[in-house]
Amino acid sequence: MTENLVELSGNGLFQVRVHQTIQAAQQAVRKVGLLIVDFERTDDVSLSGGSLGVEFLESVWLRLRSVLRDSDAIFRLDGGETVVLLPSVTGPEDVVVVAKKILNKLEQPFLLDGFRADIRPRIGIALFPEHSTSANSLIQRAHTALNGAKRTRSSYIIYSQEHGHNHHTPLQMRDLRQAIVEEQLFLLYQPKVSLKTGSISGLEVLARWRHPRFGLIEPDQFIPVAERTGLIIPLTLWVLHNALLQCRAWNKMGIDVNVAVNLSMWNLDALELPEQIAGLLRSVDMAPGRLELEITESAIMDDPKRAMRTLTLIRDLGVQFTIDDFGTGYSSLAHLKKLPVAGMKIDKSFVQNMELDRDNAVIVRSIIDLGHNLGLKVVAEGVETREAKEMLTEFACDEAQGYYFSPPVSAQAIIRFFNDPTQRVSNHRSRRENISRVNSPRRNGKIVDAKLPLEP
Ligand code: G
Ligand code: G
Ligand code: MN
Repeated sequence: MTENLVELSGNGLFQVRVHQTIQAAQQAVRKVGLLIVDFERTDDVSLSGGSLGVEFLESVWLRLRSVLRDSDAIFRLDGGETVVLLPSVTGPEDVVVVAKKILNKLEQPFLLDGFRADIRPRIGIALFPEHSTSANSLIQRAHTALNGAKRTRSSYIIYSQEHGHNHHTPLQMRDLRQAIVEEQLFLLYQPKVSLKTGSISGLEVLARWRHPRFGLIEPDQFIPVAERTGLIIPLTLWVLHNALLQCRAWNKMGIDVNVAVNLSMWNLDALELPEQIAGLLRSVDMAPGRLELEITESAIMDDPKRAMRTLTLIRDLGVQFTIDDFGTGYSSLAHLKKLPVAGMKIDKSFVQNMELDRDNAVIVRSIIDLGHNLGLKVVAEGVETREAKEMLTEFACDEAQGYYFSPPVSAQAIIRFFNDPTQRVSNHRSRRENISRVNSPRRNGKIVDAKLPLEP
């Protein structure tokens, strides 16, 4: 688990960049191409690690730069793959032209340490908006295409449906049980920041799945599978247990934080959930006040009586509840008032562009006032810009969460966050990779002023 966490913390920033590029393309009605490049070596010398690996990756970088435009970005993922992001293409034909140029360059022999190395590049391609409109799944689809290229020994493959869901999903159902048993799941943490003090007020726990064959799978893809197959119960218990262990470890290091775990609607069906949570808190020896649970508005409203019963039992343990994605469901205000919840999170769809969209700003302000009138703490999620943060502060919103402050990051990144004010939100180090630095001077867990990595 630890290894994955280290890897992912660097990829978080990459994800942010893909997200921003997609947003810019959306506004300018452009398309985006994402190419993931990986290598197979026909002899048995390792490409990664040591100076040979570094030397090799540097020459790959130089060759890529020689065929790309300045506006194209190159990233190196922590898994060793190289990614090319084309922010403005007209369609798949464009991307194929670039892929062929890249292949042509990379197929020329490499001289490593004076030896000629036989290396086969393979490329997986996905396009926005054809293959996905979200950064996470676009990256995943390019990975899927790359795996297809490796499997079929093709030099490049463009993502298509048949690589994805059709024979992906049944496998996932079978594999998910295995994943829980074999701990292929791991956790990332996204800070929630107090708008009054600038300190980290909590960490939302977000599950990821490192599939042995398909690579990284996002919760949007596996949580629904878990819900359909009943695996959501053991999965949630796994997440709770590991989040509590991590929180206790941080606390022991003097890092004073709470964790917030997402519950699914199906978790509320399990009559034994309160007792299981009590058991976990005892076994990990954690104060219940350290745990927060997020539950969506629609999960509660699906059966408010049942939700009330389960929530009350868990609340009586000393655990706090927050309503997640508020504004997307149809809450009965009468029920809302009676629920044993301490806070609400405004859905990111209202927050993301609130500085541009007056209606959304009005909705956000109204939800904040509603929450405060009900005596709730209000958190805004999806805060991506300084302007949004400033508006939220003016509206007296209590806390904020979003890419402006930090994407979800590894447990180690959280420690650096608290311990080392010179560390940045993400641990991407290479300037050559065309990522401008995340400028976020932090002191003792305070995110003073984080700035998103913008166009180079
Ligand atoms: O981290 P990401 O944006 O990909 O999360 C997508 C969705 O998956 C979010 O709505 C989040 O609440 C949900 N999610 C992430 N981790 C978990 C988890 O451990 N349990 C449940 N039930 N949902 C999760
Ligand atoms: O539904 P839920 O609130 O649990 O979803 C949380 C998820 O939202 C996180 O896991 C993260 O991947 C995603 N997220 C967090 N911050 C931002 C942001 O600023 N913008 C966008 N688009 N997504 C975000
Ligand atoms: Mn959530």
